[in-house]
Amino acid sequence: MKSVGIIGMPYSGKTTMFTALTKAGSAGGRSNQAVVEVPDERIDTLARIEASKKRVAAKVRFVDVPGGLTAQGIAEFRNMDALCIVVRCFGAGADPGGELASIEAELVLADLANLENGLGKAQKRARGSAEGKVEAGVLTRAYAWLDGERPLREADLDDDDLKVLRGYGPLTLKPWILVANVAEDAMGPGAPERLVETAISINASLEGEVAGLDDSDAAELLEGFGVAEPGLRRVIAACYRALDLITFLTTGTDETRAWEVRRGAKAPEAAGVIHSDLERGFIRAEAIAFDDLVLAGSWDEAKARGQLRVEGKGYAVQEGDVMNIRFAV
Ligand SMILES: Nc1nc2c(ncn2[C@@H]2O[C@H](COP(=O)(O)OP(=O)(O)OP(=O)(O)O)[C@@H](O)[C@H]2O)c(=O)[nH]1
Ligand SMILES: [Mg+2]
Repeated sequence: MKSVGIIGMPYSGKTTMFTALTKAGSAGGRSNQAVVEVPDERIDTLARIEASKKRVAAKVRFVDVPGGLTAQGIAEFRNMDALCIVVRCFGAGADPGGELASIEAELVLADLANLENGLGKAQKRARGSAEGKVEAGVLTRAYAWLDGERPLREADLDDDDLKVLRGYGPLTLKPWILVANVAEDAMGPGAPERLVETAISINASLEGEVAGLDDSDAAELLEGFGVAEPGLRRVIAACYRALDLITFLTTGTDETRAWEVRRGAKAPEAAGVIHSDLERGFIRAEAIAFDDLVLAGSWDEAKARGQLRVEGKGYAVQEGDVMNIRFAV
């Protein structure tokens, strides 16, 4: 499961948002971790069609990293797959653009320190090995880029560069999701354009109240504040997208379930998400696009009509594929 670290300046509302996420869909995890279900209406649709007993959503883990931007916190952020940056837009003296710039600067500095350390070691190795030389070269270029106060995400890096750099877990190479924590569902006058364009605005304390209510009460409360859709859903969806995951589904009378897999993954890798045996013993997959399955009316009907595709090991799984894995171990 992928992890998203919540990052931001003190009092920006990180813990408030985290708590709201926990209420919205915590499925366990440690106290500073919320395992959140990714909202997906396709699960209900399929579960209805197949009369499934259970419905299981794909999941993403959110972590309210203790210590925030301290050395200890930074070390933990390196293990995250994406960073969700929360900036304060509510209250007196709110300066979301300034906060974002400070966070960006902190992350660039943290990466500089980390790569400097790695570069020293790589330079020593470079004397004895060609591999060390390549690594030192990549690190030198990355260091120079960061030294220009730019995140690595914006640098021109090829796959080999990325392979070297990922080993260091650079914070500025991870996908970032920007959340503007607002008082109302508006960014307010004077909000920097960059934020208005890229950020998801939520009211974290309102979301916290909403998350504890049932659907109709929640909708009513949100409507009162002029909010069309719970912001947390948008945050979860944006994080899921940023993680470059796609969803495939499995369905039957026992359960209908959404699974997350790396975009571009081949069928055996997707099978491995369900169980390692399915990857090891992968024979083939029966697959059909979600929309086609709904049109057919049921899995059995689609099968009878010859609409199930038979896909082999080289098949790149598509968003919304409904699959049945054939395997033998
Ligand atoms: N008005 C308003 N207050 C909020 C909102 N979100 C958080 N707060 C308040 O802001 C204060 C700080 O919120 P926290 O969620 O603890 O902030 P934090 O980012 O976790 O802070 P640190 O962990 O200390 O870095 C609390 O008193 C919250 O009640 C919001 O959307 N609107
Ligand atoms: Mg906090």
